[in-house]
Amino acid sequence: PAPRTVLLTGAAGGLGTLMRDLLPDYGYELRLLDLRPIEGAPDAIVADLGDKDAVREAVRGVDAIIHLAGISLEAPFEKILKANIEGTYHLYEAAREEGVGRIVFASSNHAVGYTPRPQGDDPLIPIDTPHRPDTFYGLSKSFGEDLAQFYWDKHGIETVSVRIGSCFAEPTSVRMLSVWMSPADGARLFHATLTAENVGHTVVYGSSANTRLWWDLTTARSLGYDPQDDSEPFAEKLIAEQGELQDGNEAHAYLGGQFVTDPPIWPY
Ligand code: NAI
Ligand code: 15L
Repeated sequence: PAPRTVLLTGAAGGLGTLMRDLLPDYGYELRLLDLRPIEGAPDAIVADLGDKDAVREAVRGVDAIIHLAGISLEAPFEKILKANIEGTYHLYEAAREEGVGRIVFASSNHAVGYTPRPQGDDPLIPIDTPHRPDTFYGLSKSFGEDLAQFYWDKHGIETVSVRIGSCFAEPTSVRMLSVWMSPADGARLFHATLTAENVGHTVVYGSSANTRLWWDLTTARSLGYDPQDDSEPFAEKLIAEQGELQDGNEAHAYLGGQFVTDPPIWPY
């Protein structure tokens, strides 16, 4: 049967807030969790992924988990280690102990951020392109995908790892014209990842059907995802303001954009 009760971690964040609005329309009952309290949601669980007992209690009785919680940008390694690496491990352990069979993991394009962006007639980036993280943050997403594979092989817990592009109300850069996922398509994709059968561990890219798409959405579509949006209506204005992506600009050369070129965060 399709999952009904879904734990949404990171529910106070940008994507969590968008999904809290949109996913109930698909019939889900959301249980919310975040480090931070959520205004207007007094029942939301306020907990740190570092607190194993709290995480175990949070997953008890749900049919599935959408795991968005964590640090969503580059940060010192120690912080990434706690929130994204240990935190995601705690969540999977809790799922194993409590018998939750399906997790949707918010991976990121930054797990493969050092992949050159396709140009001209280059093929779209395939889903099995090697991990090439562009930051400690991206590295934690590579780890999360491996963790998901491990919990499938070892314990039979299914995951769809979604390498999300940029899920915001509107694209705000020329790069985002290629990687943008509209919030409505985000909800469509999460719904597909929750309801598709026999996913084992499946990795998909998460974006709308953008005219300037850089990656292959075939795997996402095979789960039943049918994106309805395209960033193209935003293109003229963004290109007029910012110009086209430039050859010779390193941040424009790779999938990960500025995550590739931003100075590393010390201490290593
Ligand atoms: P965000 O930073 O707005 O939200 C993350 C939430 O996680 C925050 O509310 C924060 O309080 C919570 N959190 C952080 N550490 C925690 C911990 N130790 N325990 C419990 N909660 C914790 O990020 P956003 O944009 O909403 O992204 C959500 C997820 O999707 C993140 O995992 C991010 O890496 C991933 N993602 C998002 C993309 C996007 O376009 N928004 C693109 C690619 C990946
Ligand atoms: C991400 O992984 C970040 O969480 C999000 O804030 C955006 O920066 C996005 O990637 C992106 O690549 O635009």
